[in-house]
Amino acid sequence: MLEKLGEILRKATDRIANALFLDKNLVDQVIRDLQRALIEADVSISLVKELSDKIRKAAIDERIREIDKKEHIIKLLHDELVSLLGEYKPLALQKTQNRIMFLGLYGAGKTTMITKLGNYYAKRGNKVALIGLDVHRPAAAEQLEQNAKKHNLNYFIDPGNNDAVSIYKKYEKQLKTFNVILIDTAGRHMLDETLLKEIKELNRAINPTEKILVMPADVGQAAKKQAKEFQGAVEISGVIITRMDSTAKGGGALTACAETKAGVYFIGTGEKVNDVEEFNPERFLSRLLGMGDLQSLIEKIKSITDEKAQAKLQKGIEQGKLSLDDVVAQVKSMGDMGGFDKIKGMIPGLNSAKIPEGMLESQQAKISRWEHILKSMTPEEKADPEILQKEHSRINRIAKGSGVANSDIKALLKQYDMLNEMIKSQEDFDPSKGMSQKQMQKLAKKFGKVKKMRF
Ligand SMILES: Nc1nc2c(ncn2[C@@H]2O[C@H](COP(=O)(O)OP(=O)(O)O)[C@@H](O)[C@H]2O)c(=O)[nH]1
Ligand SMILES: [Mg+2]
Repeated sequence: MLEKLGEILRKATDRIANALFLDKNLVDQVIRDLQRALIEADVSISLVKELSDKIRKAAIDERIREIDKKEHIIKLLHDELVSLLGEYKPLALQKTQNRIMFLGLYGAGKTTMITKLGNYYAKRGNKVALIGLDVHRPAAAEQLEQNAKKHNLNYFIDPGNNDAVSIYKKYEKQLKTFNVILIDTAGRHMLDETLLKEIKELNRAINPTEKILVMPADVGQAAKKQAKEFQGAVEISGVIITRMDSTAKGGGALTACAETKAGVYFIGTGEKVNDVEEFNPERFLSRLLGMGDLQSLIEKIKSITDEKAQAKLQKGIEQGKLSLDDVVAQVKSMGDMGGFDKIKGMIPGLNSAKIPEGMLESQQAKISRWEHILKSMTPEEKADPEILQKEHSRINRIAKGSGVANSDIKALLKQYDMLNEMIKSQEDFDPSKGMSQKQMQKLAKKFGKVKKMRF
């Protein structure tokens, strides 16, 4: 059921969660994937566009701290998708008799759904009766009878009688002892005058407590038009979408119903009697995203972002100085990530600053050399790498000990210098707020000029 949509949504949220920072490329990619998936699920283009715009806007919103952005965007995406699916509006049974009339076009899945819900409500301690008022389709009564017998449900049919109202009247008295009466009606290929007239007559005779429109998921966004037509004709109280298992268009049907404000009570997810579930947008989405709930996803993001390392780095930034250990540990904590281009993502506000190319190159291989280097350094050297400049012999010693070239150590020190320089240059930098656009530009300009080598 909507497996493909689920898979792509999962990928999109993972992409956000796993990214160290949200750059334009990432946001564009995520939005592209989302759009493709939602449109394939037949969600209307205008809804898809609205959602994309909101995400893009949040991604560039400077009021949101960089380190909060991922969480913010995932929450936004989640909330927007839930709202696309509509409100949670469960079918609330009355204490008195529930007369639930099922309407819908031919083949929508009414009879099947009535059987499923008969079983559903009987299992929950209700006295259930099914009544077959589809007087037009040959063998409709027999289908209901077979289903009812198979699942031990009470049923009332009158094969041969083609007056639906008179069948209902015939059993009305007997039905009084049941509290959930599920009423099967006839469908046509479209809502025409004849069908409309029949529905209205039944409506008068039965006075249903619920009028439910049943639609198969493969109608996609066309569900909106159908729901509106039926709403206009008989004031339906809710919708059931069947055959969610057999089409990729279920997203369209669900979101289209949400647009009409016709709440979706249940969805049918297969041909078997238990293939029915109450429709809860939040839970539905959680399952689609393959997570327990939003909170667990947020936890996941938090666990990817190593908070301890982050706090340490933040502290270094506040004090205007980092130790080499801080820097390398930070990079290491991010798993198999690269170098300073990634650390940059951890510094609030620094993301979109134009940092010179050389500094941004991926440094995967370097990181492992850095670790070797660190192992050969004394704590004193790591805390204050400046002493390496003063005593060149130290560099030779470390190079020998770690089996790397002198130039590797110099490269590490150079990057370390640049990062510290970057931090120092952030006058009035408030780490809790990140950098202003102006500060960033200033910094970028400054780094455009940093070319001198220290060794
Ligand atoms: N795969 C699948 N098939 C369904 C589902 N609900 C109904 N069907 C099938 O859809 C067809 C029409 O269903 P039916 O209940 O007779 O529709 P009605 O004309 O509205 O009463 C039947 O072949 C059902 O087995 C569902 O949730 N999943
Ligand atoms: Mg039927």
